[in-house]
Amino acid sequence: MKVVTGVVGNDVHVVANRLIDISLRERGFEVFNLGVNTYLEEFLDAVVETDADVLLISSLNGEAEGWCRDLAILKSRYDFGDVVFAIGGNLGVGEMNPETLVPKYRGYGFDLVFHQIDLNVGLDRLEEHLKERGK
Ligand code: B12
Repeated sequence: MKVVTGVVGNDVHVVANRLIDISLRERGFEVFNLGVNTYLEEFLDAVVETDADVLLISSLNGEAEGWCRDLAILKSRYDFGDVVFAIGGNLGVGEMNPETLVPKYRGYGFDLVFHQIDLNVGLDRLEEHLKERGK
C-alpha cells in the first residue's frame, strides 16, 4: 500500500518525519516522503502522481491549521476515491484540547486526526481504519 508523507507548511521539524518514514516502511508500506516544508497542494499532487492509498501529514510547530484549512476545497477539484487523509503531531499551539481540535481538522477533510498521539498508536489506528475500509 502506498503512503505519501511529509511535514506541512513552513515547518522544519524533521525528526518525526524520519521516524514516520522508517515506521511505515517497517509495516510494509511503500513510502513517498516529501520531507519538511511541504505545501498542501504538493501533497495532493503527489497523491495523484503516485496513486497513493494514504496521505499522512505531520505538523509539529503548531501552524497546521493555517496550512490545512483548504483541504476540502482542494479535495473537491479531483476524485480522490477512497484515499485516507491523516494528520498528526502538534496540531495546535500549546496544550490544546483534542475535543475541539479533532472535529475542526475532521471538518477540513481529514479522516484521522492524531493530536499529540504516540506514533505507533496512530499507525495501529491507521491500519485498523484501512482494514475497516476493506483495504
Ligand atoms: C528540535 C526542535 C526544534 C528544532 C528543529 C530541528 C529540526 N530540523 O528538526 C528547531 C530549533 C529548528 C525548532 C524550531 C522551532 N520550534 Co521546535 N522543537 C524542537 C523540540 C525540542 C524537539 C522536536 C523533536 O524532534 N522531537 C522528537 C520527535 C521524535 O518527536 P515529535 O516531533 O514530538 O514527533 C512525535 C509525535 O509528535 C508523533 N507525530 C508526529 N507527527 C505525527 C503524525 C502522525 C500521523 C502521528 C500518528 C504521530 C505523529 O510521532 C513522533 C514520533 O514519536 C520540540 C519540543 C519537544 N520536546 O518535543 C520543539 C517544538 C516542537 N518546537 C516548537 C516551536 C514553537 C518552534 C518554533 C516556532 C520556535 C520559534 N519561535 O522559532 C520554531 C519553528 C521553526 C519552523 N519553521 O518549523 C514547539 C511547538 C509548539 C506547539 N505546536 O504547540 C515545541 C513543542 C516546543 C515547545 N514546547 O514550545 N524546533
